[in-house]
Amino acid sequence: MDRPSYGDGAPVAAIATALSESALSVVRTSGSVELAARAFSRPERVRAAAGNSIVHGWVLGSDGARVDEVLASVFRAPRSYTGEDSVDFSCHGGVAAARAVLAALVAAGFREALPGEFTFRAFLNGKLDLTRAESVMELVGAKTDEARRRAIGRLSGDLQSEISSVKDLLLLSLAAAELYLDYSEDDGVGAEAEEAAGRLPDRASVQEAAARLDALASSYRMERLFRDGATVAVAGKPNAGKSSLFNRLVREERSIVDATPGTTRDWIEAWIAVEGVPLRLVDTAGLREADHPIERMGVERSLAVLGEADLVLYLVDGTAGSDAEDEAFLAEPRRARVIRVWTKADAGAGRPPEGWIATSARSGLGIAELASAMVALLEEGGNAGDKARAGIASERQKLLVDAAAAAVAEALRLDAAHYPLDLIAPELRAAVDALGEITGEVSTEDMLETMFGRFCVGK
Ligand SMILES: Nc1nc2c(ncn2[C@@H]2O[C@H](COP(=O)(O)OP(=O)(O)OP(=O)(O)O)[C@@H](O)[C@H]2O)c(=O)[nH]1
Ligand SMILES: [Mg+2]
Repeated sequence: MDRPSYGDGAPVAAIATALSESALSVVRTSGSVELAARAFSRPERVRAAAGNSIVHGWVLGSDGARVDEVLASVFRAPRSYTGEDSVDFSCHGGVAAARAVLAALVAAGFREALPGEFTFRAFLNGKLDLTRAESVMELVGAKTDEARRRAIGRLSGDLQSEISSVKDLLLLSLAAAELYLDYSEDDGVGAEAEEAAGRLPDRASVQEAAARLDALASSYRMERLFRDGATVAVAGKPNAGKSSLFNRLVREERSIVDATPGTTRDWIEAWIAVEGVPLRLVDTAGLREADHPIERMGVERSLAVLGEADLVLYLVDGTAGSDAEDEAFLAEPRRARVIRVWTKADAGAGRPPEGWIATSARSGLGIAELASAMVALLEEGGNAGDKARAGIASERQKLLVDAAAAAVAEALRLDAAHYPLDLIAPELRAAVDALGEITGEVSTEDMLETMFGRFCVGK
C-alpha cells in the first residue's frame, strides 16, 4: 500500500489532546460522518445530526463492545475546522480511553492523521491561508503571553492583510506596465509611448511597497526575539556587584553575594521576562587575572558566555570608579551590544560619567531604567515602535519577504536607470509571486508537506 500522503482525502482520525491523566480527551475525525456513525452506539442519530450539534452515546469496538462514553460533536461541510464533514469525540481523559476510542475509529475505517493534516485540509479548502496556518502552530508553542498575543494577531489575519495590501500596490503598477507592453506589441510604439516607456507606472506605489517590505523584513528580528528570547550576560571585575544585580533582576537570592572579591566562580543563569521579552540572564565570575586555578577556570567559562551573549551588562563599582582594565574591556570589539552600569548608587557612588546607567541593587534605583534599556537595545532596528503592525514569524516567510524586497528594489533601480519596461515588469511579477507564496496562493506540494510535517498530530 502507498504511504498515505497529504491530500489523499481519506477520512482521518487522531487524538488531539495530550496523552496524560486528565478529565477529558478529544479524538477528532474529518472526512466522513458515516464512518463515525458506524463506531457509535446510536448511528442513526449521528447520521441525521445537523451541523454544530452534539450527540451523546458510546463508541463501540468492532466486536460491538462499549469502549467509552462520549459526546460526539458533528460538523457539516463547509462549516468545520477542515471544511469537511467532521465529528469530534470528547471521551474520558487519560491514556487508555483516548487510545481505545482512536483504535475503534480506525477499525471503522478511518486512517490515522498525519501531523498537521487537519490544518492542511483547512488550508486546501480555503478555510485559512498559510500565514494563519503557521500561526496555529506558533500558538500551540507560545512560551509567553506576548508570544501568544502576536500569534493571535496573525491567526486573525494581520499578516495576510498586510501582505495582500503590499501585493495590491505592486499589482497597480504591474497591471499598467503589462497593459502598456501588450499595447505596444500590437500597435508599434509611438513617440509619446516611447517616452512613457522610460517611466514605471505608479512608481510611488512601488516605492511604498518597498518601504513596507523592508518593515516586514525587519520585524522578523523582533518576532524571533519574542519567540526565542535573548541571552544577557552580567560582567565586570570582581566585587562590581554582578550577583547582587542579577538577584535583583530575577527577584530571588539565586546567586551568592559576598564582600570577598571572586565569590562567583561558575556562571549561573535564570530566565526572566522584561516587557514580554524572554531573557536568559547569566551571572558570571568577576574578570581578573586569577591565581587560583578554579577561579581561573571560572573566568574562562565566563568569557565563553560573553562570547555567545546577545547583550552584555558591564558593571563597574560606582564607589570605586572605572580603571584601565574596565576601559580595556570596553574598548574590545565584540558581537554583543554592551550596556554600561554604574553600581552601588545608594552607597555614595556619585554621579556616573556620561553613557552609564546608575543602579543600586540594594535600593532598586535605576533597575527599571536598566530593564527598559536592555529591551530597547535588543529591539533596535526591529521596528519596535510600531507594535501594532503585522510581523513575520517564520524563516519561510522571511526568505520570501526578502526575495520580494530584492525584486522590488531591482525594479526601482532599473527604472531609475531608464531601462525599458519589459525588463522591469518581470521583477515586479517575481515580487508578486513571492508574496503569493507567503499566503499560499502559490504553493508546491513539497513546501506544504515540509511545513505541515512540523505540526503536531491532531492539529
Ligand atoms: N551598598 C551597596 N552594596 C552593594 C550593592 N551591590 C553589591 N553590593 C555589595 O558589593 C559586594 C559585592 O557584591 P557581589 O554582588 O557579590 O559582587 P560580584 O560582582 O558578584 O562579585 P564577584 O562574584 O566576586 O565577582 C557585596 O558586599 C555586596 O553587598 C549595592 O547596590 N549597594
Ligand atoms: Mg558574583
